[in-house]
Amino acid sequence: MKPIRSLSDLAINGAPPAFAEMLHVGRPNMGDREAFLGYVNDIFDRCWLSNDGPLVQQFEARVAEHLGVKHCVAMCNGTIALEIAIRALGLEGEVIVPSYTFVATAHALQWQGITPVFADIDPATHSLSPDAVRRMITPRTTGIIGVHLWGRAQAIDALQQVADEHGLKLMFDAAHAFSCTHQGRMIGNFGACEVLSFHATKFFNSFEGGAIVTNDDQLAATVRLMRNFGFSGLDEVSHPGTNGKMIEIAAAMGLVNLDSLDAVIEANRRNHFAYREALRGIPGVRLLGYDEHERNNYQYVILEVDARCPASRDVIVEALRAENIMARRYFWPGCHRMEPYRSLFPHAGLVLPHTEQVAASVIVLPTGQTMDAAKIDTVAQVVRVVVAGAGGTPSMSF
Ligand code: T4K
Repeated sequence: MKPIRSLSDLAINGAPPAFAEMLHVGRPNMGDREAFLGYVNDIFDRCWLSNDGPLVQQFEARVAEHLGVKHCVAMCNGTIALEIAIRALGLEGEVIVPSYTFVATAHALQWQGITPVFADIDPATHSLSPDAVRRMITPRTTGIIGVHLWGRAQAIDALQQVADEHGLKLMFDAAHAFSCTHQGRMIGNFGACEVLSFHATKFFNSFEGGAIVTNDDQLAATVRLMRNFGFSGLDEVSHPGTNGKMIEIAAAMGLVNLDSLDAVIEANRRNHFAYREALRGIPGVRLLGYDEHERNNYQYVILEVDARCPASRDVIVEALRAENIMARRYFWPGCHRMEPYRSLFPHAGLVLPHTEQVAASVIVLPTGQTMDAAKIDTVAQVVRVVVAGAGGTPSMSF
């Protein structure tokens, strides 16, 4: 890795890139290859590939046990799991969601003819502000979907209070929050149900995958039916349904990755604190923290670039990408500025000032098992030199 001490060392100014291979946000963490191949052999021997197979059942039992939740219903991905949960809860009309989230949260509603109503976030937590939610309730509102963004628990109790006061259903998009706690209790136990994603880019993956987790027996039974076309017997269909099934090979990957879950979290935690150290003192650049009293998965390294920073967020991202550091601007520009919402609600931004401000300031940096302290120092040094250069400091040596 080249030393980066001054602006002339930067690839954006013509120097060779710091990394020969791209560093990705969301580079999959891969579990033990031999263990996985062992499962694959078993799958071949059994000739059982899908439809509630034995590995899916094992996977569900282990996830439920890990979270201390009664039911885990594994799905083909987090988006279908959201759609099934939304339908099983009978949501209709309008449902309040953040705009500052991955677009799947909003699409899962829109796809089913339900209007996502975007409420603003709390700029400190990046998750729905309960007061903002209150302001968006209308006679057509039937539910709220909170998102535990970055794996940090949403203001769960306050949202539950709003939901109870107005007779609304509350569920959570917990796609980022597998293996995280809220007040010492595992996320997965809150609201009517919570939805997980095990996509390749999540710190814990099953190639593609997701789950609905809940302590409600009736809801679990319903989503289980809906996941498999509503089949309740060989030729008995007792409910509307779709195909949301997790396949055996995905469950195999999930089982293998469950075995290395703690190792991945530890790598992410180390990376988080290495970034904290390496980025210290850069003006206007803040690393978003995690509550150390909770269990966190540390899967996202979030920088916020504020008005005090002499360099813009986008200039920093451009400089990082030139070095083959594929920094991301999640979740810019916000769902309300994506189609079809941009056309449907052209003025939504007027009530989303914090969403717009946060979406314009965030940079997500690479973490996971493929990162180490030396790579993190280089990433931070790029940010430091770009910021110093924009502030008029000609060179910096560390
Ligand atoms: N709710 C929330 C809050 C979510 O964040 C998500 C998903 C969902 C719901 C829906 O859950 P799923 O239906 O996906 O289970 C990625 C993921 O595709 C998406 O799952 C995730 N959120 C979102 C935050 O990130 P993109 O558009 O950034 O993906 P992409 O293709 O740009 O990949 C990210 C980086 O990872 C790239 O630099 C390449 C690298 N990569 C990716 C894959 C797939 C690899 O190195 N290897 C790989 O196999 O959305």
